[in-house]
Amino acid sequence: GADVDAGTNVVTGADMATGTNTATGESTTHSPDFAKIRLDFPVLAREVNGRPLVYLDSAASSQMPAQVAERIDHYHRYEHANVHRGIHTLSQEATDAFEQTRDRVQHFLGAANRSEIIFTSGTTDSINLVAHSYGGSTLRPGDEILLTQMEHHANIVPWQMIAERTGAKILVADVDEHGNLDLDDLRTKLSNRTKIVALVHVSNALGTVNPVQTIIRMAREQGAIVLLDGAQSAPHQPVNVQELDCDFYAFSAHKVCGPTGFGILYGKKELLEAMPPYRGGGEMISRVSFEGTTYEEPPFRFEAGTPPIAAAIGLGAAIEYLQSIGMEQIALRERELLEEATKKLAAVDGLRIIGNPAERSAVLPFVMDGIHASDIGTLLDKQGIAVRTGHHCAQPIHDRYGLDATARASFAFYNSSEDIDRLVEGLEFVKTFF
Ligand code: C6P
Repeated sequence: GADVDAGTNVVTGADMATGTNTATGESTTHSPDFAKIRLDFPVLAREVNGRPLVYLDSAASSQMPAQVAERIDHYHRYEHANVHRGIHTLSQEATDAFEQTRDRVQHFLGAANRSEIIFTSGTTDSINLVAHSYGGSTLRPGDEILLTQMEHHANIVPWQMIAERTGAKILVADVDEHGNLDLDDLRTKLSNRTKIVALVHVSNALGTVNPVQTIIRMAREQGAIVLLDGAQSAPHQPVNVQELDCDFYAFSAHKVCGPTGFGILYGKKELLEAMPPYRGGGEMISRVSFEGTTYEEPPFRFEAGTPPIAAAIGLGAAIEYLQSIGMEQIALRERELLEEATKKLAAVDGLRIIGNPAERSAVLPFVMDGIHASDIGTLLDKQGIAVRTGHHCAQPIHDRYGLDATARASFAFYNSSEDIDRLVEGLEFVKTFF
């Protein structure tokens, strides 16, 4: 039988390799044993279509280590109760575990206050919350929202909806042929009419790491607030929202080795306190009567209804897991993988990597002469190799390059050199069909 107390501590392969102190979450300086860490991910040991799985789609969703899956399972089996409501022990335990995730996320993002961490259903939900609550209550006709050409649809469509409702206007900063943001163009589009700058920290379609600190400074000079879409940065590099000085930062649990259906919105306290609720219901109120209702303070003002408790606890375990390896170490490992993959893919005849940005995260979009991206994806899958193909929910940047689709290999710290070799081998096999 399971030890009922055992579910609260996450011990990783990284702990064994590095002597990580799980109590503090700080990793030691020598390099973790990534071959051992890979063994934490049961799915990576399975076969797909008769071949060992090569998973190169972590930008869509990262895999989950056994430690996180077991933590979620333990909650379901032994700890389940509703949160923030019951006087009984089980409910209090569930509430403690649930709220511990808020502390972990605060630490993970370097936020000043735990009340600045709002639980949402994911990056998409977080951006909608800001667009509708902050945008809906502050934007006036003629105000401007500045986006970029490399945004994910999740950071375009909510702004289009709110612009239509408020009479605000959307401006779009250009991206150059290498996949870098055109900062001169961005500067000319920033003015004292700009109220919100919403941009991606790391592009899911190109891998570009944007110089967000510079952009935040530029936006501040015009009095605009800045939302960072962190869906692709939180999983791959250390993030400190106070150092960045962003106003909002959003990410998804399922891209940081956690479960689906859960995510985070960080928001500066003074902004959140002035924002109206986005959804109404239980949990978010102070007092309800038919004469009028008053609302809770943040974060609860924005968390109506019973939350996905298991998913929240799962994110807490995922963050503990990542911190036991160390985000710096993860970034270094992924940089090695990116360099190796870039070199090896560039040597494949007839293959073109899209973009060559100044700084790139471990995302490699590519096309091949005479072969449609979807055929690349299908034929790789036949060999047990998972990549994503299509427009990756970022159609405007594909339009910018005159492409309807790319194949995208995206890496995480649990990938290996063998995965890269299998990809190259797989692509050579794909070519034999054309
Ligand atoms: N990108 C990809 O394959 P959600 O779906 O809410 O968890 O995340 C949306 C999202 C927002 N911004 C960026 C930069 C993203 O990459 C994503 C999700 C996945 O690239 C699925 S489309």
